Amino acid sequence: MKYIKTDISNGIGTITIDRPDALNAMNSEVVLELAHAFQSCINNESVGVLILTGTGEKAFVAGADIKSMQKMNPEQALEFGKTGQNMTKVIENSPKPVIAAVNGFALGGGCEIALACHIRVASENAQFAQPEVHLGIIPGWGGTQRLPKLVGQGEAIEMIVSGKMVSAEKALQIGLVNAVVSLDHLMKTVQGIAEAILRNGPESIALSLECIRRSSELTLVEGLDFEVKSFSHLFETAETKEGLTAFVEKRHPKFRV
Ligand code: DAK
Repeated sequence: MKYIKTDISNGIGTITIDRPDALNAMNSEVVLELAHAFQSCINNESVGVLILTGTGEKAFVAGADIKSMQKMNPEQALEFGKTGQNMTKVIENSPKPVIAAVNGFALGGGCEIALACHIRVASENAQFAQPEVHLGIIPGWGGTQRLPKLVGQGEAIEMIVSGKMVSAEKALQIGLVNAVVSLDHLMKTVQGIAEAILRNGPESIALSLECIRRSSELTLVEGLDFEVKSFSHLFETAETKEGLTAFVEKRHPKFRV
């Protein structure tokens, strides 16, 4: 791959968007490569958790590639928007948790990619924005849908209609990120979160993610029904037997080989 690096070690798949001369901005090629890298890690049995970051100390992703969008007609814009939305769905629907290590600017499409991840940790120098209206466009990779769900409508509307930059500190305050750490500690921190996740059962993690994802599509009654059926389904699995037995036998469970 030209723009994406993948490193797999000790159950953690680290995907790095590597286009530093454009602050990791996403053209169609980068979008397709990113979706492909995620799909391969999701299909790889040795990977239990994923980390997404950007190359360098300045940007996670500075957005969709403005230079390539400048030449698009409406049909090409629709295609570009759909490809980007599919890529964010691959991330969001991953049965393995995805942690965004936001190491600088997360702007426009970059903020939207972070929103599709399950957990976000930012470095102190990170800045978030949905600046599309500065360019006469709107967020096209889910920003109008996922941002209000995460930070509430008031904060989301202000970010989207003003296009203003939000500091890492403010992002933490409004719930856009889970934690803020120094840039030096960013990767260590997300690796620590990843290692804690890897100690838990993969099937119960995947089902938890699915229940949570469905909560924004189902009514409460339907969601509770799906939750209880998922809970009962786990009792057919070796994983659940192992987890419950390990507690009774006062030992650590062995969920992964
Ligand atoms: N696209 C292309 N190139 C970019 C870029 C971007 N988003 N961001 C930065 N670059 C390039 C710069 O052009 C420059 O390249 P050269 O000109 O030197 O070749 C290089 O990266 C370094 O950038 P700067 O020289 O500007 O660096 P500074 O430190 O001075 O400024 C900055 C950093 C991040 C503040 C600035 O680069 C900036 O404002 N960048 C644009 C940020 C932005 O507006 N991002 C949002 C893009 S809009 C949709 C699909 C998708 C989307 C919407 C709809 N549909 C089809 C429905 C998504 C939209 C977006 O993401």
